[in-house]
Amino acid sequence: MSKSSSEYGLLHPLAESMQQPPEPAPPEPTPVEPTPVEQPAGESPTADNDETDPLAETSLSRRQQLHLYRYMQLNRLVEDRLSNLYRQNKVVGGLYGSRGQEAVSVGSAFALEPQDFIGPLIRNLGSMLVRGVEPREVFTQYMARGTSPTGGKDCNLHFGDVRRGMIAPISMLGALIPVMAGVALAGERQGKKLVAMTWIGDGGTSTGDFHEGLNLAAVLNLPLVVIAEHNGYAYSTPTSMQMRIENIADRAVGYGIPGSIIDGNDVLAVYNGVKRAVDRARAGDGPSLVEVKTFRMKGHAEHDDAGYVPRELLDQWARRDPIERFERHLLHHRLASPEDLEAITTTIRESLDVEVDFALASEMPPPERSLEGVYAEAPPEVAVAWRPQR
Ligand SMILES: Cc1ncc(C[n+]2csc(CCOP(=O)(O)OP(=O)(O)O)c2C)c(N)n1
Ligand SMILES: [Mg+2]
Repeated sequence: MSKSSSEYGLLHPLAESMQQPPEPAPPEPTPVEPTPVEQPAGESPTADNDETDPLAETSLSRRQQLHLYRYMQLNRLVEDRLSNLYRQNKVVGGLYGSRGQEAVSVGSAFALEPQDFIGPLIRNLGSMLVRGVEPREVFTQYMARGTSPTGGKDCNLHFGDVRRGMIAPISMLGALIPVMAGVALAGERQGKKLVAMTWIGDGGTSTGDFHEGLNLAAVLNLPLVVIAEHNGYAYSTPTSMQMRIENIADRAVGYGIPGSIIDGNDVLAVYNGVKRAVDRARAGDGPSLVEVKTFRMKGHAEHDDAGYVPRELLDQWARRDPIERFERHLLHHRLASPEDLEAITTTIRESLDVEVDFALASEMPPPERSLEGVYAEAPPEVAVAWRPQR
């Protein structure tokens, strides 16, 4: 038996109030007041250190901030492993990463409560990890092993789990918005104080489903939070070639709902901005559109070398890498020492060695598995008349 995430100290924040982390926490530092900042929302990042590129003010405790750090590192390191596995031809199908966007996935999911629901997309591994998805589920899924959440069917992140409040990603861009509006409506009808959250890329906001879903959520005043990840490109198409507006948040006006703009490479700003939208939804004040400005730091998928993205743009955004910025913040405010951060990263790396080995040692599913779970269970009289050929 290998260890679970919680045993590695990768605690689900939802469980945080109930459990103590297994590893001893580093000693409490001398408290230093966080520097108050304006939240930048521009697309031309220039600053490269914590003095000139500080993160948003936060009410999160040091412990919660270290959890955020863990999840962002876990997000990146799981994807780095997948990237290596892809190059060894071990990944079945495509590999879609979120390098540079980890603060969006982690910071936003961190603003939710246990009863809430997420509808993630391919760039939201971080949100799934925060909801309690284990790295081994991700590795086995991408390698289509029989032990994966879908039993070897489908690949990448196409799995959900209602117990963890997770609707499976839907490939057809925009389609998750009406689905998540439906989840919000169902929650409301059942008298649950739940919030539904989903993510969409800049390209996805130009689909019909985005419009229909958000309009429906608006007129029904549903507790839905839609996070638009403005990451510069939709596959190889720069945003300016598929919409005339500069800010996706402007689209909110058309639905009569609030639209806000957040620095997506600042995990604390993401948490603050999304929490406001979540609180609003939970209070019965309806849906919000939250635009996060960020950048896709790799190609659309592992097979895309992103040769069409200007080098200078990548270099500019690399200086605002969300994980490195957060590290500078933690160190600057003495919330962690370099050794603390190194220890967190090493623990993750060690856990991933075990999880990758588990996935590699797992069998591929038996061929007859492909016949299972495709259709609803047949009534007995039909089941007797037809048996799968072996
Ligand atoms: C309705 C629809 N059209 C086209 C595609 C093919 N497709 C998959 S991802 C993608 C680009 C999406 O770009 P964006 O929405 O900006 O998200 P990002 O990949 O940047 O996160 C496209 C065109 C699709 N899956 N669904
Ligand atoms: Mg995009």
